[in-house]
Amino acid sequence: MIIKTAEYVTSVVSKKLFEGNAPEIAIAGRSNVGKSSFINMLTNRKKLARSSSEPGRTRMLNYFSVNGGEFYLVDLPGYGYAKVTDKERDSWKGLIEFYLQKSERLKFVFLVVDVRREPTELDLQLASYFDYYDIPYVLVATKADKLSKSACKEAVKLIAKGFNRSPESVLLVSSLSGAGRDAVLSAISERI
Ligand SMILES: Nc1nc2c(ncn2[C@@H]2O[C@H](COP(=O)(O)OP(=O)(O)O)[C@@H](O)[C@H]2O)c(=O)[nH]1
Ligand SMILES: [Mg+2]
Repeated sequence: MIIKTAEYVTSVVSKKLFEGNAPEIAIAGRSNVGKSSFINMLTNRKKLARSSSEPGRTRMLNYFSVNGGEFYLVDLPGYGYAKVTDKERDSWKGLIEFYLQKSERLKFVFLVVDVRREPTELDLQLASYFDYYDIPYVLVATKADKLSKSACKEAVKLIAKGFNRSPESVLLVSSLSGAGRDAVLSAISERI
């Protein structure tokens, strides 16, 4: 897979999804974990998906078209941000679950976690949800630049264990340096 071009398509806030004519790959994870930066790194576009130091701000599905519509990346709103009301949390959950159930072209989800953190309850809940509905997901451990190589290796083992997966299946990346990008592109090629 070579990503030549990428562009923002649209944002969805209500329960009417964008319907493109190509496979979709969703990016899920806690707020501030590095989802938008991951999209920017993949597409080689510094500001395509807005990366924000203010967590919890994105409560929309953001669609990006890759290679003029070869496939779409869908940035899902992040979860686990403490400073939201119950109502906001419910609307977040509603939108994500709506997307996961109704999007007809979703191929798989990249579930992004911080390599320095053990999976949280919400990460694991989401993973069970994927399993229950037979939605394939690929784990991405990001911010690899924050740890030494050997510490990353140990951290990936812990993360894999938390999700009941093999360490080899976890894609270790750094959106800062671009490390791990090729493996992510291969994972995309294999699945779409
Ligand atoms: N060092 C480092 N920082 C990162 C990396 N990915 C994201 N960040 C930082 O983490 C913060 C949140 O990133 P963002 O992409 O907005 O997270 P999102 O809320 O999941 O979309 C920002 O300050 C980013 O610069 C990474 O791979 N390495
Ligand atoms: Mg974001």
